[in-house]
Parts: sequence; C-alpha cells; structure tokens
Amino acid sequence: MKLTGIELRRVRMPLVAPFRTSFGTATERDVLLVRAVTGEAEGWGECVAMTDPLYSSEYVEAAADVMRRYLVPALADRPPADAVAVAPALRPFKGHRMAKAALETAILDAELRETGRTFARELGATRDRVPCGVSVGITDSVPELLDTVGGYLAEGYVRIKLKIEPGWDVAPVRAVRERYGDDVLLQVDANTAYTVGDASLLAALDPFGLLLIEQPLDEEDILGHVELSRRVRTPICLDESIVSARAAADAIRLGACSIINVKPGRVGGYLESRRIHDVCVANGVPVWCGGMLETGVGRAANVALAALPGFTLPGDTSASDRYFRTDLTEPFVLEDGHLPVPDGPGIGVAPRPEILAEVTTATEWLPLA
Ligand code: NPQ
Ligand code: MG
Repeated sequence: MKLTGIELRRVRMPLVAPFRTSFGTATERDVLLVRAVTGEAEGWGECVAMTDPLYSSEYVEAAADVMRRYLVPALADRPPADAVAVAPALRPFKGHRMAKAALETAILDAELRETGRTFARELGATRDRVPCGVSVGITDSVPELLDTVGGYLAEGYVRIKLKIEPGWDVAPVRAVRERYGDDVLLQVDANTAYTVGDASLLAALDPFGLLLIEQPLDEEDILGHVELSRRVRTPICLDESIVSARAAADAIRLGACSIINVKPGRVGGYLESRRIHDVCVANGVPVWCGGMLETGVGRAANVALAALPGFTLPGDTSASDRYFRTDLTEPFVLEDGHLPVPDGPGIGVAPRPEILAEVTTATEWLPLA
C-alpha cells in the first residue's frame, strides 16, 4: 500500500430532529471525513468529534488541526506499510483518539479495498446482520417521550435507550415501563450527569429492570463507579471512561462496570476496539457498539464491528433515518430490527458524490508523497 495523500472534508448534515442529552442539544452534525488515497484505491474514515468539546475533550477543529499539524506529517515521515502500522506511528502524540481513529479507518478501508477484503471479515465478524437499538433524547414532556418511543418500537428497534439527567430519570423510565411493558429492552445513559452522592436516586431505577445505566458519573471517576456498582443493582456500563483496552481491563478489574460500550472513535480506532472486545470476552463482560450520530460512512464500520461474537447486546447502530433525511451513503434501513453487515470491499459503502458535494463546507488536500 502506497499512500499518496489525505483529504479532509468537512460536511454539514442537518438532523431530522434536535437530539438533547445531559450535555446539550444538537440540531445538526458537523462531520470531518477523511479520505485516504493510495496508488490503487481510496478509503474513508469518519471523525466522530463533535463541533464543541461537550462529550469529550475532542472537537472538530482540534481534530482537523492535529491531523494537519502532527498526524499526517508523521505518516509522511514514516509511511505506514499497512493500517496496522498507523497507530504506532501516531503514538508519540498524546490523546486525540477520534482524530487518530478516523485516519486509521480511512487507511484500513483503502488497504482492504486494494485487496478486496471486507471490514467485517478483517475484524472477525461472525454474523451478517446485527440487532439495533435506538438512543432517545430528553424531551420537553413525558407524553412527547412516549410518542417518540412508540414510534421507534413500531419501526422495530429491539432496544430503547433513554437519555437521562437529574430531574429526568425515574419519571420517564416509569412512564415508558407503564406504557410499553416490562418486555421492552430498556436502558439509560446519563453522559456523566450524576455524582456518587446520587447513588440512592439511581438505585430508585432498580425496580424497572433496566439492562444497564450508562456512564452515570464523571469519566475520571472510576472509584465512584466502583462504589455506585455496590449500591445499585442495575448493571453499570461505561462509555466516556473507556478510552483504551487498558482502561477497559482496569475498569473491569476494579469492578467499576460490568458492561462496556465500545465507540471506535473514543478508543482510537477499530483495531483498539477489537482489543477491547477481546478483553471483555476474556472477562465475561458483555460489550455493545455505541454511536456518535455517524453518517453511513461511520455507521458501516460500526455495524461490521457490532457483528463480532462478543457484542451480545444491541448497539446504538440505528438506521440512517433515525438521524438524517438523506444520508451520505446509500441509507442503512432497518429490517426486522436489524441492519445488514456490509459485504463489499473495505467498509462496503462510500459517500454518494452528488450528496457529498451538496453538504461539503470545506476540503483540504494533504499530500503524502
Ligand atoms: C452516547 N450517543 O452514547 C452518545 C453521545 C452523543 C447515540 O446516545 C452530536 C454528535 C451529538 C455526537 C449527542 C448516543 C451527540 C453526539 C450525544 C454523541 O453517549
Ligand atoms: Mg453514552
């Protein structure tokens, strides 16, 4: 594989509806796409950083900056023989995992396309479709939430995740259980909005039979999660805290969580995601694939990852129309609550040129040779 250059492409994708979490409300997705060009192919990666550093410290402008200032020049100095060589080449630069993940993914996609291999097979996928959940934002009222949840259940989603925050937790969970019953697979995500002092409040969710409580406390509060795990019966799942396979192994060993959400951007890529999967399987910890409101580019790769055998819980790998009226790629459509794992070379999809042109706000070419 010989890389000739990297293109950074900023696109603006309006969301079908505002998405509110404990850290803010998003009305559009500001996406940084990476296109890796080799002599024989091109590959795509989607950087999942948000416009603002509200989910984690990363944000789109910083990701573009670190790529052009440090990461791409490092690859130019020491051209990677393949995608496996990318992470070691970028290791001197601390953090910026979402930026590194997007670069590695684009290069891996290009490499696999050159040789006709699929992302799913390369990662070790064992299924050709994956069950899908949906993440439901905070709404202005409980009736509005019930309508939204009812719509998703009617579409066939096999699991509902409610975003929660102090003041919007027990009441919406109770309302969904009363209206839709105890058989609905239901979980909640706090995006770090609570403190360990809220343990009894979170224990009040125990009677509702939730699959898990996701990231209740600050991302650095590992011992707080250990303490909370002892005081709450519902399984604790970590998202923001799990930034690497080492962080996953430590959190499991300490008893901070009993379930892990894997987001490839958060952990620096799909190869590190596979290592987290392997750590979880070795420890008997269920793992599932999170989501960052990806376009079809990021979604395709996530669906391939979610097809690995340790992904035993439905992911946030929703259909394209959960977020976008028009996706960049051919849309992912829910079939019987599942999405098909792409079977074409690489990630198996690519942006549709006319749509890409319409939503692009900036492009930049970074030559490598
Ligand atoms: C989570 N995602 O699991 C995230 C967080 C999240 C699907 O719930 C713009 C871009 C808005 C990324 C809102 C889901 C976002 C975002 C929430 C990520 O914690
Ligand atoms: Mg989360």
